[in-house]
Amino acid sequence: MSPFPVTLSRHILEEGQRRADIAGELSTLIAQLGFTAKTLAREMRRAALIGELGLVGEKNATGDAQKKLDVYSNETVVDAFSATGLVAAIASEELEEIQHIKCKGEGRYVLCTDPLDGSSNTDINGALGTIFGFYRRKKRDCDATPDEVLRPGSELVLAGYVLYSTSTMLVYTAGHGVHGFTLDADIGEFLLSHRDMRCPKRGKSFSANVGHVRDWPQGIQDYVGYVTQIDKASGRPYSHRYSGALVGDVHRILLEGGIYFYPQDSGHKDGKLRLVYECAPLGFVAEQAGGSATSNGERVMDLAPKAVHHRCPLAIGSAEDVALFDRFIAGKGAPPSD
Ligand code: AHM
Ligand code: MG
Repeated sequence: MSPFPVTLSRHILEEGQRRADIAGELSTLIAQLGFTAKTLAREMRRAALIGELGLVGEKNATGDAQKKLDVYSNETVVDAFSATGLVAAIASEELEEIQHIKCKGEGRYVLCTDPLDGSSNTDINGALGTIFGFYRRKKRDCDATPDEVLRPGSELVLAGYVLYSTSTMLVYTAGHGVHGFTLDADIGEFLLSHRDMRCPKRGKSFSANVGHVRDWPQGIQDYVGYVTQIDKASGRPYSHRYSGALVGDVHRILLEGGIYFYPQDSGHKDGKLRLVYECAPLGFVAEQAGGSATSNGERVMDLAPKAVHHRCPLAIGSAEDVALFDRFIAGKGAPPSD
């Protein structure tokens, strides 16, 4: 008989007893993430039935066409974390400026979020995600300043994602490994399904929009050439897997190994993905799972954002795959041992 399941609430309680930094505020934030994820999952499940698919006809803060679900997700996340009284400011893909929250108590945290990752998948019933990252503030008032949001990912205290797919999963790290919970929709509880997730050192697949291959720097074209060469001894060719939702692709890689990358191209001079609320939070998760995340060879977690919607190239996944990718970017190619 399988052991009695560990609910998200029981996990938070037990982690709180083991680790002083999880007790209290972080526990409240993780619990609220669970509630928010359930609320968003319900809306996504029924979106096609209640007229919630399609565009609103506006562009969002970063110039992308905004979907109805983008707007709903953003409002839900903002409302949910405003209600905790713990968050002084929110940086979101869907908000042009940092949103300051009238906090009830001490606004000890700032939240960086992509409320709906993979928006292009909404209308085709594809995988979607929510990405979150929390920084702890040094001050205890309600007036967060931009420098409290524009911080390197190495200062994150809590980050992770929700994946809406065949099941809904909540995956988080508070700096003590990565834990994944699957929603049992019948009982309305997130249950611990992936304790201490570890990303394999090396994988067998790569994930990228290869439609842009001829537009990529030569080193990356060479890398794609290399991983698609046939060499059974070194596990090549790699398989290609790409869903159009970063969260879904990164989740696969955390579990099975491999690499996701979104480099710069002529349409995306600095890459497409956003450092503050996409790359840094997922970089924290990847590192905590034993993987890595880099941007043109630099550790993503060390990058200081210049603006809320700062974009950067991203390579994320198995440590050895990312290191190999970075060798190609640097023009070194594969090591003789590979
Ligand atoms: P979004 O947050 O507006 O959905 O943009 C981010 C998404 C990622 O989830 C995904 O990996 C990438 O953009 C897909 O971009 P493209 O369609 O150019 O391949
Ligand atoms: Mg989005």
